[in-house]
Amino acid sequence: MALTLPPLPYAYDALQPYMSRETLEYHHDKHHKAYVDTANNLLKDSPLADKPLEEIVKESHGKNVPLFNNAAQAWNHSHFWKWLKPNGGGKIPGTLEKAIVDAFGSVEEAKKQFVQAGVTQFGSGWAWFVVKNGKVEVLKTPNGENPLLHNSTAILGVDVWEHSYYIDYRNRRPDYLQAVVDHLVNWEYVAELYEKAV
Ligand code: MN3
Repeated sequence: MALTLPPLPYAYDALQPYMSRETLEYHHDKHHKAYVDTANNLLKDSPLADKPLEEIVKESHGKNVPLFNNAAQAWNHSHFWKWLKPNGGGKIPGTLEKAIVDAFGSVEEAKKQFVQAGVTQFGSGWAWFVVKNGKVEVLKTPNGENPLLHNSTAILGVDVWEHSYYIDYRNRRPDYLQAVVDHLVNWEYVAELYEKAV
């Protein structure tokens, strides 16, 4: 069962002005597609070929670096598009808001720590809100690594590879992260994942 490239869940220009059509065309149609295609090539004749993607990611980790990198990035990106939406940001649904305030003291502080995690991830990687032992935490990971390897459940992940922001923000990674958190995050979906995780 080959991995597939899920279509973007909105139009290519739907996230403007915070994420341009050009960025989404490159990021989804070229970068994400390349991870899927490369993982499928590497899975040919592999005993992992028929496993679900999450298992491929966990089982290739530390054993098959090229497969892990591409499978993990296929997983990360298939979720990333769903974590964003046009007219996102805004109010966080009640249950998740309460969990965030319990963990960080305030929503503002949580967002600040999330952006800081993305800003301080040296080189390529991801910033995450995860649920670990029932609690919301911030995590940062290098390259394709993700919360599946950290015994935690991802509820939000933002790509900080340069290909995700360089067209629109050049080197201003903090501005990109702030714009995503303030204007693009689909908090209803994040809240749904939180409720499933606890
Ligand atoms: Mn990417």
